[in-house]
Amino acid sequence: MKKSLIVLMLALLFYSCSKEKTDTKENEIKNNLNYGISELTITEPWVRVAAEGMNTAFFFKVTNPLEQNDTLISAESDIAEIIEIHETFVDENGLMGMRKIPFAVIPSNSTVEFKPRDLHVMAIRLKQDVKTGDTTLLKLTFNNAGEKKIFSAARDFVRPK
Ligand SMILES: [Cu+2]
Repeated sequence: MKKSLIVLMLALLFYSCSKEKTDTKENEIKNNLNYGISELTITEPWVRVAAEGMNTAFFFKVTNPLEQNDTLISAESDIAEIIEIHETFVDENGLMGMRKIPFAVIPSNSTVEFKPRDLHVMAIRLKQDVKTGDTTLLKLTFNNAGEKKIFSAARDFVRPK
């Protein structure tokens, strides 16, 4: 019973997200601009709007232009009681779930997207409301690149068209 409720909530969460406008062209341009940068960079960070006490997630892109793999080993933010690196999976019944992972590898010469229905940084039990336009600090620590501070603007579930 509890499990099915969680699955339903996840489904709603992801449904909302799939309605987000995706600026593919803009992303392509940004990716091209990243080409030639000689350090690990994080672009397009955002956090989903949610109320105090609820859960939310951070999303962003990590570009590793180097010849060596890097690894995201921790994430920290003051906005929630617990911050975890999560992945999404589909179980043997075809149901989608998510779970904590100890790290996320960012392969050399590639961009890894933390996005809805995929990798994300989970914020569990928010200490405060996260409202549209709020800017939230997220600290990511990578094995090689070290600490990266990113400011994630909050976006609503559904944007008017
Ligand atoms: Cu999660």
